[in-house]
Amino acid sequence: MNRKWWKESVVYQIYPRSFQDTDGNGIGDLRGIINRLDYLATLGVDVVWLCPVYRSPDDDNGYDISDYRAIDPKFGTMADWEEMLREMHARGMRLLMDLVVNHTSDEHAWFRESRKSKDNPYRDYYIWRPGKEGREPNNWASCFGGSAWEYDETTEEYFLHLFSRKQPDLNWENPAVRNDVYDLMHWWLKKGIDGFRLDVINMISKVPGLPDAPEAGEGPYHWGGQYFLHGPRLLEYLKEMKDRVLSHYDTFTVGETPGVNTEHAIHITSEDSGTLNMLFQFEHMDLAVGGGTTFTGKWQMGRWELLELKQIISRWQSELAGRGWNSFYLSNHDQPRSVSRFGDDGEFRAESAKMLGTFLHMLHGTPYIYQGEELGMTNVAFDSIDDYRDIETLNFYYEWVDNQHVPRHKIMAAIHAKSRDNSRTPMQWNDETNAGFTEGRPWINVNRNYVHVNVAQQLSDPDSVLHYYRQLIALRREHPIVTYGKYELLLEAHEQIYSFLRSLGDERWLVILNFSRETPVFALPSNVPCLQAELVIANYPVAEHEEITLLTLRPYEARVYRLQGKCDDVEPTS
Ligand code: TEU
Repeated sequence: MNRKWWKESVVYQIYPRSFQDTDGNGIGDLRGIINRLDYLATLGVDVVWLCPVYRSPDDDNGYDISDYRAIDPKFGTMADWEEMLREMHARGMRLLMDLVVNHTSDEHAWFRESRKSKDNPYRDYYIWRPGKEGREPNNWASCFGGSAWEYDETTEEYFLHLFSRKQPDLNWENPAVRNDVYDLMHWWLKKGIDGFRLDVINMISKVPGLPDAPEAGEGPYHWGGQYFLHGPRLLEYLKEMKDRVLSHYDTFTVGETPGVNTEHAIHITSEDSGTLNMLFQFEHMDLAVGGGTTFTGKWQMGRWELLELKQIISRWQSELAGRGWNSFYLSNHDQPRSVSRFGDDGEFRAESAKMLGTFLHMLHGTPYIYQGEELGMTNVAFDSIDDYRDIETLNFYYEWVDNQHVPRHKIMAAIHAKSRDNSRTPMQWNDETNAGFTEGRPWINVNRNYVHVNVAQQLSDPDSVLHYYRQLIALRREHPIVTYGKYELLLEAHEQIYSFLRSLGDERWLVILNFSRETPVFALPSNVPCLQAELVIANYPVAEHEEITLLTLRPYEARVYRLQGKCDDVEPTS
């Protein structure tokens, strides 16, 4: 048990644009965050991950940065930011900034220089190529639809952008780019931040020659992930970043790594030879992808199965055990709301949000809460595309709306299920105008259910999702088993119940989660011999000592027990 503060932390993600507005411009700001720090302290979180607040033209809500060392005026000033950091530290909270260095904005000074001429000193900061037979240099699709290349008339060449055309990819092969990135990391660390969340960090190394992607499906552009996810020089760059920057500070680092597998994750997060503390993996987010027919990628509308979720999570839990470090999240600013996706956002909203919270907090690894998740905030379903703001959603809509074979209601159904704007509607503070988010016109509409799903209501209700999250967070402080206990899956083949053991020394906790609206029977496997079970937490009223060998669970019920008595070593069961 190699204790580290970043392992024992609970992280809270703030999407500043939607958290709390104070100046009435309809966009959340830093003063709003400062005003709400006591709320976060009450919740008990240890670390805040703040999505980008740097200067940005906002093509992708701040993930297109035009000045890494400036706060965008819509969020406030550098003095506000410094006050926010001081106030966080005063409450014992730490701050992670979002480091977006796979790409910059096309309005960044480096790119404005780069596009001027082929011999500009900044030309090689980006990935420029001549066209091929009158077309793009290769057939890669951008993550946001269309080609990953944009033609620039000034020098009659194309530049690569794996995201929007206003997010040109930096050329990490150029040592000057890397030096500049390391400089800006030092700059923020010297200002006192505690670490970074590194945006799409496993995309920074591209396979030389940028080969065409294999053709899959219709259309001219295809997914070239095999040529830019976990590319040939990635580990070298991360090692250099560690040597030149991270190793000089006591930092917390989490890499966002789409398409990562456990083998990559072990290399990157190994405590001896690794470079980052932990990663965000995507396998559980991609569960239903591939199951639908009409659309491609994330917009497919397949069903997800609990057995598959168990397999994915158990694989990550066991393969990284003792070899790397896991992180876990059920939602973030790019994903639908977890209660709508994995629970029931109607009748059992509160119960299923608590059940999912139990899942999040009881796994081995550092948990991430996305703002509003602690209330059980739900997806939103705006009727009109005009109410959506996300570039990925809008690109998807306009790509399909002219297609005669796909009716508009099908496109909107996919957007209602998967759009990133589901998680970007304003934080619901109270039942007043705009949920207490702004006195102006919010940049995106508030979810109408704010009247009954909001912080004020939940603070006054001891049985709320919010209070349940407080208890879950407190458990990690009190019991090292929550952070360090070994994970063992039980009832592997059960289609509704997800159950697992955690164990540390002589201590053993049993987690029982009903992922359905039915009432399945939990049968304690016979090789988990226990004299007595003491309840740790549950989302329904439960007697403190109850016979747990056979339990009929209520919809979305969650229980955690401390198993008393001498238990033999348990083998995973099927
Ligand atoms: O996300 C990267 C990423 O994998 C997402 O683009 C994901 O594929 C998509 O959002 C799923 O809908 C990061 C940021 O989290 C995201 O907000 C940015 O748009 C993106 O990088 C570009 O910086």
